[in-house]
Amino acid sequence: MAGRRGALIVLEGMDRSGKTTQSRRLVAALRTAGHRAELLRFPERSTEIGKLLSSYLEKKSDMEDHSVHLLFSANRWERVPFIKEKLSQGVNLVVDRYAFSGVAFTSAKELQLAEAAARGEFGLERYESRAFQEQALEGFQQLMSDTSLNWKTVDASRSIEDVHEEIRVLSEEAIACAAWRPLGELWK
Ligand code: NYM
Ligand code: MG
Repeated sequence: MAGRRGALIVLEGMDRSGKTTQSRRLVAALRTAGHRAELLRFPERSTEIGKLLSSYLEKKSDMEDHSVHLLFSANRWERVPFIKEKLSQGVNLVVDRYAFSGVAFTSAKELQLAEAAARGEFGLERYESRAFQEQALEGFQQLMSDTSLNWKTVDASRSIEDVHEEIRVLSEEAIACAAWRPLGELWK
């Protein structure tokens, strides 16, 4: 169909829930089905801002909390012109985390129990502790109460194949519906 825009398909969830695996498989499956599809991830660690974020996450550098939040945001905004261009060309975008992670992880940080901070969690990236992830999950649940965004919840505890199949079917539906909603509504 001429002029039909692409769908913006965002996978959000806790660390290690399988988003990276699933987003790769989804792009491959959509292409096999004849759709144009591309993969994006946030943070995108390869840009100048992304390198700062990567070093921060790996605990190789420290940064003030508000500053790091704004860098995560800037790391997404620097890709927005590209995202808009692709969607308007009819390319479906599968995005491994977006601004919802920005809200959920920063607010988890603000609410984090002192106990979790004291535990240290050696060798892991920042935020990769049980208490922190539980706080972030609460943040995601609050964000999902915004019904204008068409959230679908997928149980990630099943096999890669079962999770993939559910996400693939949901994505086909999203692609079929994308044309109904003008692109301009996505970034206000
Ligand atoms: N994260 C990700 C944030 O704290 N804020 C953000 O805006 C975004 C997009 O970075 N623990 C956190 C969530 C993850 C980490 O991990 C990125 P990964 O494995 O690259 O998705
Ligand atoms: Mg991770």
